[in-house]
Amino acid sequence: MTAYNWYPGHMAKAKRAMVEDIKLIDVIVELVDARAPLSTRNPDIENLGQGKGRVIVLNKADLAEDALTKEWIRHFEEDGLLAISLNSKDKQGFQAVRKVIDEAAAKKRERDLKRGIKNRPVRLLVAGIPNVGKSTFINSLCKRNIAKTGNKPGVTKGKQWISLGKGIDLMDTPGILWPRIEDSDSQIRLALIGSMNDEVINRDELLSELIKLLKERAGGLMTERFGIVSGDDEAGVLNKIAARQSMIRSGGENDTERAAGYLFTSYRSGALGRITLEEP
Ligand SMILES: Nc1nc2c(ncn2[C@@H]2O[C@H](COP(=O)(O)OP(=O)(O)OP(=O)(O)O)[C@@H](O)[C@H]2O)c(=O)[nH]1
Ligand SMILES: [Mg+2]
Repeated sequence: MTAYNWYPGHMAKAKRAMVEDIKLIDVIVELVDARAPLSTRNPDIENLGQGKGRVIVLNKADLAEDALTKEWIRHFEEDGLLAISLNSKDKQGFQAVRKVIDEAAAKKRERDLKRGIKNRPVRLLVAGIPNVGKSTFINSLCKRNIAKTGNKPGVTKGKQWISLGKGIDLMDTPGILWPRIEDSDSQIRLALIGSMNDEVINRDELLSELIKLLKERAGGLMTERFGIVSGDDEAGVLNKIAARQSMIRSGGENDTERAAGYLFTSYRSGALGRITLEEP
């Protein structure tokens, strides 16, 4: 898992790179994490994407609650965006993704035609905050069509394009966007799903949030797996998990520190079930 510390230097650098990349682009495919589709959006994307075709991919949908993912798609569509849910690790969803991309490209071509521009390939960029699955998505999308079209004359040097066929070219590197770091609720959610280094926020606070969330949203599973009941406080929860997982210190007492780490890892991997952190 990659985690970033976002401080102004990093953000300024990402921003400069994005502004340059976006100049060459017709359609932005914005990846968000389906567990937190709001917090994993970039705060400036509306500005950056002005005048571009837009597709939102709610990635890691296999880790999120289906009903809420559907609600989010509806929400984005109401905002006039094309939106689709996906598990990038599963190749099967890509046919539908391709259809949405074609749709966005067709809109762009229509606009071009009105301005008298013909036969220009539609240029696509995959963008998103760290760890949302950009590289996985690009690899799966290009699987059968990995022909690099090389540097295009007339565009910034050094950019490589991958032909997706049907007159669509993909920039071969993803655009890194910066996350919402200004509000603490978003920071907590970003840390819980692994898109932000959890060292930047107070670990005790993060742990409290996670336990609260799991009791609310996955109470049944917590009872079934660890014998946790709603009345258990944090120490009680961690002790029960440590005992069930045989996490015992050499002195014989429960290793609650290890239990906490286990809880974070299990949530992030989906081992505690599909839990969405945000509702539209
Ligand atoms: N469960 C699940 N995991 C995914 C999915 N897509 C990507 N991942 C996993 O998420 C992690 C991050 O994926 P990457 O493709 O490296 O993400 P990225 O956006 O390129 O990350 P950076 O390059 O660090 O910004 C990896 O462990 C992937 O295997 C998905 O749809 N579902
Ligand atoms: Mg990557």
